[in-house]
Amino acid sequence: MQLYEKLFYEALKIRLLEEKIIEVYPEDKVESPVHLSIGQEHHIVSIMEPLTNKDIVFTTYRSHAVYLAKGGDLKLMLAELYGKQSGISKGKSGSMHLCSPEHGMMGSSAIVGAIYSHSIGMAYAQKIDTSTNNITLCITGEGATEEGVFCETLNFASLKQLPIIYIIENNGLAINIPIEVRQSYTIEKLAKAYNIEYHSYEDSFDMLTINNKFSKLVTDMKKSPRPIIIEIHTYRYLEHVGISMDYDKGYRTLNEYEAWYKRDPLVLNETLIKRYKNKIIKDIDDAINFAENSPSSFKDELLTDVY
Ligand SMILES: Cc1ncc(C[n+]2csc(CCOP(=O)(O)OP(=O)(O)O)c2C)c(N)n1
Repeated sequence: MQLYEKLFYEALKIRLLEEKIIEVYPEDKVESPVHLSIGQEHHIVSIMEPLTNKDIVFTTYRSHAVYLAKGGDLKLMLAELYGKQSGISKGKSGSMHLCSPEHGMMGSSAIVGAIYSHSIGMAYAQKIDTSTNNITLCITGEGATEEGVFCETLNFASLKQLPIIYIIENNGLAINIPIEVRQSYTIEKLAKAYNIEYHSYEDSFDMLTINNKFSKLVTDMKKSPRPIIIEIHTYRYLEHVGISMDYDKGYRTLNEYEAWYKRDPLVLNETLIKRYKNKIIKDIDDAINFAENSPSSFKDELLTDVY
């Protein structure tokens, strides 16, 4: 499969999976809130592609796309969302805390900013272990950068020249508050203040360009470990949490959405959609069946595996 087709396939899988979640959500079988990535899938597959299973990724509650793009399993994921014993964490963690350590997807957290400290610890460990050149990726929204821990960890990353890439998904909103009334800084200037290399990827839909630039950066960084910040300009189609559109709520317009949607490769590329859609839908339906037919989590296991 050509590189573009491979990236497209992975992004389409995330899109179709989340569309299926929208379809089944009203049945109340999904046991947790869902923060969907629809509109934001493209860049995620592009940046996961050059990473190995030993490169470690942390992300937020909006974790479906990262989990799948890093190699996660559809069946385990859906069983987790359905609160079943066969889920990744025996149905105890739900949509917001997906992980797959064997693929280097170490964890996701619902606490905004929490993963800045988790990932800096991982990057520090990688720096100390000179036998490898693995790297850490820390993926958050732009809103999370307003937490104090972001600045604290940037300072440490820069001081110690840790092998960490911060991916900042700038979708312009934190829940329903636009960036203009929240931030007095730009990520670029903040990076400069901490003497950290900064890159901006202006169009999250441009999968090949992002993959190309990012792959080169990863190769270079593995030779010359250092912290890097990449800001990706992207757009969330649905409400912050849940399965609906929110354009009637008065904080963003349908025009904004339409401008992105009209350019969306996952809508426009009918040839590739036709080529792969049926196969992916079948895999998703199999995973839904697996989740539905798995036993529920045991109440008496509620406190096991908890620290
Ligand atoms: C410490 C903490 N404060 C507040 C919240 C509530 N909260 C959840 S998501 C969110 C906005 C985050 O926005 P952003 O980082 O831009 O990510 P996005 O949801 O756009 O992907 C907030 C304030 C939280 N979960 N944790």
